Amino acid sequence: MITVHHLNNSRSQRILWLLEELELPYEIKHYQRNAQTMLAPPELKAVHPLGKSPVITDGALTLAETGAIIEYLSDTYGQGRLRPAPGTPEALRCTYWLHYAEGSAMPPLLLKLIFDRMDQEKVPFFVKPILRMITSKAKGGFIEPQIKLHLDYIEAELAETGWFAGPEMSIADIQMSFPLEAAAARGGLDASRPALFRFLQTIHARPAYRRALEKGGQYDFA
Ligand SMILES: N[C@@H](CCC(=O)N[C@@H](CS)C(=O)NCC(=O)O)C(=O)O
Repeated sequence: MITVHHLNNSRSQRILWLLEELELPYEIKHYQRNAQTMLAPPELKAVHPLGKSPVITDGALTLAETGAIIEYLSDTYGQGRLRPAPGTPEALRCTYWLHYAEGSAMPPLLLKLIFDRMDQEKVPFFVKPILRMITSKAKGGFIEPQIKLHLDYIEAELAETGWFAGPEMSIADIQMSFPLEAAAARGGLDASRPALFRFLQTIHARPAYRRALEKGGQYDFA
C-alpha cells in the first residue's frame, strides 16, 4: 500500500492530486506544521532524515522529493496515463518542467516568503528601519524581478496549449501547480497573466484536485 506522509499546507498536496488522478489506492499519514516556525514535526524525521514532506512509503521503499515521487508513481503505476509518449519532444518538455518547478521556480518564491516574514518580525524599534532597508533591497533588487522574470517566461510557455507538456494535461502540470499556487498567493500572479490564471482555474475545477484538497486540507500561504 502506498502511504503518503502528508504535511498540512505543503508540496505534498501534489502527490495526493496525482494519486487521485490515477485513481490509485493509498493512505495518508497526516503531520501538522508548528504554528510558529512552520516546520514539520520531528516525527517526520523518523520516516526520512530530512523530515520534509512529501515522503511516500511503498512496501520496503521510502522516497522523498516531489519530482522523484511523481516519476516513481507514474513509472510504476501510471500505465502511460498523464505522460507524453517516451522519446517525443513533449516527453522532454515534461522532464524539463518536472525539474524546473523545484530547481528554478521555487527558490525566488521561497526567498519572498522568508523576507516577507522578516518584515513581520518583532524587533526593537531602532532595528526596524535597518531591517526594512535590507529586506526591501533584497526584494526590490533581486527577488521580485526574478519572480517576474519566471512568471513572464512561464506565461509565454503556457500560452500555446494551456498545458506544460503538449496538448494534454500531464504530470508536469501537477508538479508546476505548487509554484503557481504560491505565486498566486504571494508572488503577484493575477489575471494580468491570463494563461497562468486560466491554468489555475482549470486545475481547481478538476474533481481529482478537489478530492485531494478534501483529503489533504486547503492551501494556506498566508
Ligand atoms: N524540493 C522538495 C522540498 C520539500 C520541502 O521543503 N517541503 C516542505 C513543505 S512545502 C517542508 O517539509 N517544510 C517543513 C520543514 O522544512 O520542516 C520537494 O519538492 O519535495
